[in-house]
Amino acid sequence: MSNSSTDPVSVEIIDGVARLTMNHPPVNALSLRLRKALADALSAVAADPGITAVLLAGQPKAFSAGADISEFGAGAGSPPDLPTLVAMVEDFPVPVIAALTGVALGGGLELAMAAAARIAAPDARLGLPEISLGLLPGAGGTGRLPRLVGPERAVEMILGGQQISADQGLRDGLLDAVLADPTSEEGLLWATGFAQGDGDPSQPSVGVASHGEGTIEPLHRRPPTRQREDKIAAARANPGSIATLAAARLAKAKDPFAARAAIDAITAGVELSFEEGARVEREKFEERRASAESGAQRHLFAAERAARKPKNLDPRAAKHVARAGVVGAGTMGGGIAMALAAAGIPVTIVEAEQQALDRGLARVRENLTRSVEHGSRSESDAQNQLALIGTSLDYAAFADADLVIEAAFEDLQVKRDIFATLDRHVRPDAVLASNTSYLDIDQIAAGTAHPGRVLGLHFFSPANVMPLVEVVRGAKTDAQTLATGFALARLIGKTPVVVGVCHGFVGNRMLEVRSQQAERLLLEGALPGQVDKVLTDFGFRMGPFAMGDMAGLDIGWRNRKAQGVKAPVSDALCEAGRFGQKTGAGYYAYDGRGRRDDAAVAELIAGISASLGVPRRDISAEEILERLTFPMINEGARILAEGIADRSGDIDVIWVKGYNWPAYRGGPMWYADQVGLPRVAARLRHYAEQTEDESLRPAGLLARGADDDGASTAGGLIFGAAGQGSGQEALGGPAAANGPAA
Ligand code: 3H9
Repeated sequence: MSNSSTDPVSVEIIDGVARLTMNHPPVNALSLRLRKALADALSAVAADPGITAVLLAGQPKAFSAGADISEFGAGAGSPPDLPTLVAMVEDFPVPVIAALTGVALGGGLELAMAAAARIAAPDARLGLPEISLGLLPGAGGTGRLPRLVGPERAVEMILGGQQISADQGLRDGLLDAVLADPTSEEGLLWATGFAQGDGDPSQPSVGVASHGEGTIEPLHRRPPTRQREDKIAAARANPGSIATLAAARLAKAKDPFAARAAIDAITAGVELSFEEGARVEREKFEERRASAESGAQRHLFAAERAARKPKNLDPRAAKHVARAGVVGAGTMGGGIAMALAAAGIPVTIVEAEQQALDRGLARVRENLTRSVEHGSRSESDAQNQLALIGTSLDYAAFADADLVIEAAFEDLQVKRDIFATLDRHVRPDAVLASNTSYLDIDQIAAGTAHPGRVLGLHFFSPANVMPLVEVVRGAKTDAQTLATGFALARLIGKTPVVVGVCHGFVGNRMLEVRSQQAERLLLEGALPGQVDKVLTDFGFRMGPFAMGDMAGLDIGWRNRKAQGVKAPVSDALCEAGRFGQKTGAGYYAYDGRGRRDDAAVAELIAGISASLGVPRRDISAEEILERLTFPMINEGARILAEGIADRSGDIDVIWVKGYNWPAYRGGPMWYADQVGLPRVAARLRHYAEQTEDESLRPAGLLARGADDDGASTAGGLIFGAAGQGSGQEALGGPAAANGPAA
């Protein structure tokens, strides 16, 4: 067997053990090329009678990240498909030992689960994340995982999609040993020992090592994974138990379609037989793979990765942030400080008054205590995090900060004053960021002597939890500042998206358009509960009115008053002291957190409609959905045309990560392509006429996209182009072709 450095699989024979190493950058995705190479290598090894065991290895960063996602667009897999490869491993004439390093995810873990044994490096990460792509494991994972770890853990891992550590894998029974170096000598020895034990049950397996508290069963007597029934016996004797176990997770599932399909496959594999489960799994996998919901989530996977490579941003220009500062100890400031400290960055919060600092720090403590109680953080992690947060009343405390984030009151003058002060106190090379959600970064920067070092870092509330950060590039923001802000957001585990300066940037600018339509719908005849229900049926966790009540209506009211803008219903509620949940009444009435429709609100709205002379009518769910989403798409088209967002996929990432747009609907711009731009444009024209609101007329980019789309028989993906293109680029450009599926 000859190997070259470009072969996706290399084979070495060492003392009777064949080490097969997958080398298919960047993450050993099981594309057709790798599958073929692996099948060929396994066939060649099977024909060699001198071989006693196979060590199946990958690269230090990835054993394998699973099936190749980019192949999923094109239908059934080209042979050898992944289930065939998995069966080859399980039925191999000599034991195959999977040596897991880096990530073993999805199809990668499914391959490993079919092996006779699994050994892993201490920092290996294991998981079946298919659910976050709108899929379920499709190569035997729903049947083998419960057999290895029991149904309860299997349901958690498959429906949660999260990665687990090697230690956890060992405790769960997914791994047989954790070794410092499973792919090298130690692993080879282990494989030899396993094979010897396999040949002679009276001999203990040599080289078998365990890590942590895991104890190892007599490996040599073990049947193939698909035939193991010890851990599923109880669930099999108790039909319906899987559905019961999964009920809570199903209720919370981000993609209920994929979750339901996964539960069906696990149930069949446990309650019927492995083979029956595999048949159901394959059928459901194919159904989900072909679904719009999975297409949307695969688009988001690509869009998120594209957003990590913003145009005109050189990541090498980023400066390391060793210490940070935050101005303001309010909810946002405290949340941002927590997010920084959670990533190990020491941070100082500066406030104008001691009381405000005390209040802020108390809130931080409360949040940390709660997360310890919920088990999302250990007590010692919480203490370490707290120890990294310092406080001061003096801007001089920022003298050694590499970056300071201002999270003060949303008022331009207040912010300009803060930046002018910061400018005098920080090092000349320190980056200055504003957490403004609407204001003009250029005007804030103009008040400083070094506008090049100013940018926006718009976090979402609660900042320690929400993943999105809009990284706002000002007209004068220099390359180092932008790269540093972006890198910091990534370092603290956020999803940064670069945007340009305009009122509300991308997310809030589009939200504002939706809010205007929501108000308008109330005046024309809808009620809050009806509008909210349309959006929750669409997949949002909450509708605009429930969300407004939760956030508090008074903030928007104050802002509108400052700007001289009116929102008749919301204004009237605030004038009546109904600020939302915190006052027990807003668009809804509240008993604690329980929400109910309120006849007084219906009456109030009807009164306003009458006083404004707007006739009330029945409004269909379809109109409500179109009136809420199509103007957002229109605004998105304007945002693209103005260059405020680099790509339509960036807008989708912002709405999914920051505003709870259902991932299985791909984001507003993806959704527009699914509806079809000609329809979106036609309905916008209709609503512009119906409501005499000229802002609803299709924006130029949308109108042109609709014309193109209408003319093409194949349909357009005008915004999408796989999520990577800006609107202009994508116009006329067909969607990227996909290769064959796994
Ligand atoms: C599956 O397995 C189905 C089976 O059950 C059944 C089949 C029949 N495919 O994220 P990164 C690319 S479904 C293709 O930036 P990181 C990624 O696009 C699959 N490409 O790095 C990027 O490309 P680029 C289940 C993939 O270190 C590059 O690799 N598996 C795949 O932050 C680097 O990725 C998953 O869902 C893939 N599977 O994170 C795992 N994975 O440089 C999905 C990555 O051109 N992947 N790429 O932008 C991940 O979670 C992360 O990528 C990973 C690395 C943790 C692996």
